[in-house]
Amino acid sequence: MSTLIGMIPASYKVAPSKVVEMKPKLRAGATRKIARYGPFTLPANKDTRAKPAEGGHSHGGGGSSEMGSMGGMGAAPKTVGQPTAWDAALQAWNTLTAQKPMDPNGFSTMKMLQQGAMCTDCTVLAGKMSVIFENGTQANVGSGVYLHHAVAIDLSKTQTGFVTLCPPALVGGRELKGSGPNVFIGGAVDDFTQLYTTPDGQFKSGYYIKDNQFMMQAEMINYRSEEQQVYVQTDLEYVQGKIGGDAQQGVLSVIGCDGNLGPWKPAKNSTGEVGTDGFQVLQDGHIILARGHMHDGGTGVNMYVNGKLYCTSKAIYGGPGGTITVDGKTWQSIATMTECNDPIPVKKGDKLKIEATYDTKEHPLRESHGVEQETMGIMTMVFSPLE
Ligand SMILES: [Cu+2]
Repeated sequence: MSTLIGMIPASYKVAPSKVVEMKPKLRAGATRKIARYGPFTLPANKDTRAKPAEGGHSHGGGGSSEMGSMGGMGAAPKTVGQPTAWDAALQAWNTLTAQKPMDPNGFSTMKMLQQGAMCTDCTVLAGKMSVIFENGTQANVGSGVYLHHAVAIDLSKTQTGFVTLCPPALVGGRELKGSGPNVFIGGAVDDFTQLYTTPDGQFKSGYYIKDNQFMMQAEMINYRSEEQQVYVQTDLEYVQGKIGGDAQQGVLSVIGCDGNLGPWKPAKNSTGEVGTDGFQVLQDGHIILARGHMHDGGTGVNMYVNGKLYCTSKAIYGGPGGTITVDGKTWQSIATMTECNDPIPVKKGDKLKIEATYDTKEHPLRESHGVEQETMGIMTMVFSPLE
């Protein structure tokens, strides 16, 4: 991956267009830094009406990308049924480099953040990524902007990984771990702040940044019939130096043990659950939070530790930021997912189970380009090792 990242042209480097400092929310003496990047122009949506399905319509074909010149990775040999590891890797790469939006009407962008964008030799207590308008208000479904996802990936740090895929899988003699790329902070339509401590700021942990080398990738869908100009904003609260356990994120999916965090599509007008058991904890420490991520159709993500329910993260739909009327049809999207914030001690060898529940009768799948889109069922956890 690092050699591929090295091929990215310098023109993809970006510095914040504005930086402000605010009063800290979690801990006295901390610094809170808000930076915005952009503007980015989301093309007008000329495509809100349902169309008959096109033969062989490829996912992402109608989207726009700023990365047209790099040349995408070729298509994998066609397989039937479940996506292969190659398909998953290919999709991840194309998504990451913003060459192929995941949504048919998606606008996708990828930038390398200039050094100094986040903070250096610092411990991050919380971070948030969001999409805003020029005047600082949040761009959300209520204003016609569906934030598919935005992520900041730390390129200077390799995650040790605190949980394995199940059962421990060996590739070339090395154990495959279930933590994926080192996503540091992120944002999506299900609005959240990524905490690396407890909500009262008291748990002694945080995400330590030594060097300061990040890339950002975001995808948005404009549901308005006119262009909209938006900015991507990062909001960090941090303290200088290395303080407490070096917390890391880990993400596990309900659809299996092979590290595929991708989307899936439940049937129309159906309810049910999908789950995977047997993920194994690799280190002693605490899981200090768990929060599900789903798309429309999902109702919640559950997490069990050694068979005991630890967290139910519920999908909350609608509200002013999560409701829009498109072509006379009112649509309520997931506005937020509830979060579990009680630190739970875990030991090497403990087993985790992740389970998603869905109800596409109550919450139909989101439509774009006249086609029903997928849902997801993943759990983001933050782990703090024993010091
Ligand atoms: Cu998703």
